[in-house]
Amino acid sequence: MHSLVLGPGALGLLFAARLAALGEVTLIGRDSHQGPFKGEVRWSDGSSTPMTLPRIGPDQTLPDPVSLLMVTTKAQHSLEALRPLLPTVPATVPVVLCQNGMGSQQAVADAFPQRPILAATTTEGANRSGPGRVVHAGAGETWLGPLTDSAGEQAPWLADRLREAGFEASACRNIQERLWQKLAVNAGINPFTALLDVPNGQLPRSAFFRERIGPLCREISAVAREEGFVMTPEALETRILAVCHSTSENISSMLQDIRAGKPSEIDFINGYIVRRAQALGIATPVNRELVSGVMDLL
Ligand code: KPL
Repeated sequence: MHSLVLGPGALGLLFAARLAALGEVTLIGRDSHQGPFKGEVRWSDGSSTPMTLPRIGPDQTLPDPVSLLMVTTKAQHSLEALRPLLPTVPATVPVVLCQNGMGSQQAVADAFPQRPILAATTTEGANRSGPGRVVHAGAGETWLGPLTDSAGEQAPWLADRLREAGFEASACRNIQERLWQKLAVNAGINPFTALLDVPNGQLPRSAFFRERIGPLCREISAVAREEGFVMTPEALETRILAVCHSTSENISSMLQDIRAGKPSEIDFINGYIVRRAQALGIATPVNRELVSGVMDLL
């Protein structure tokens, strides 16, 4: 098995480290001029895995044959990164999109409807602790499911491979529901951490957060319901507070982006909810406030 990992950030390198147990792994990224990737993953049990992996640029010749293309770019980069790359990838290779938020996965599936495109969502925690160094911040679960017709058969096979590689992974028919659940939690945590510049665990102490979380959950729940997903505002708020607690030391991915001066995924998280709400005629003033607040941070 030869896997390609496009977008080797912390999560991409975590996937690469585990997929390397099944065969070869090649990283695709803009830093290919630096030669092979050398680094290590430090696992949550204290052990570490050193890694040396070939790294190529998006315009370089791909290895042949290839069994899997794992895409772990930021949501705003996935389509633009795949457009020039996919014509060089054999048409039967499954493409697994693992991005925060929603909207970017469907954009890729719409652009390449004949290809086996899948979406994945994971609660695995991974952070960069230095150049080439990844810390596995906590074990989680990964779900994947098809976005295009030809991917339907591939999801169970891929979930088996991910389990063999050491992930807690399952295939699901309705990946949209899983994506919505993750979206709702990210929408209730990430923008607040970015605006307040605090780790997840400090949110419940903030008056700004406490005043808005109830109305925000009502907005998200109303949009989810219209989209066919049952999520009561009370259950969502309880889940958000539980994730704040269980990831209390985490610097959310959005706050990490803002601190690094990079564009955030706000447009694919609360921005996606605002766009769906607008199409459905639902008012989402709190989501809008959070989107414009985070946009103004850069
Ligand atoms: O997924 C996350 C993120 O940071 O993007 C949470 C769950 C909020 C953990 O930090």
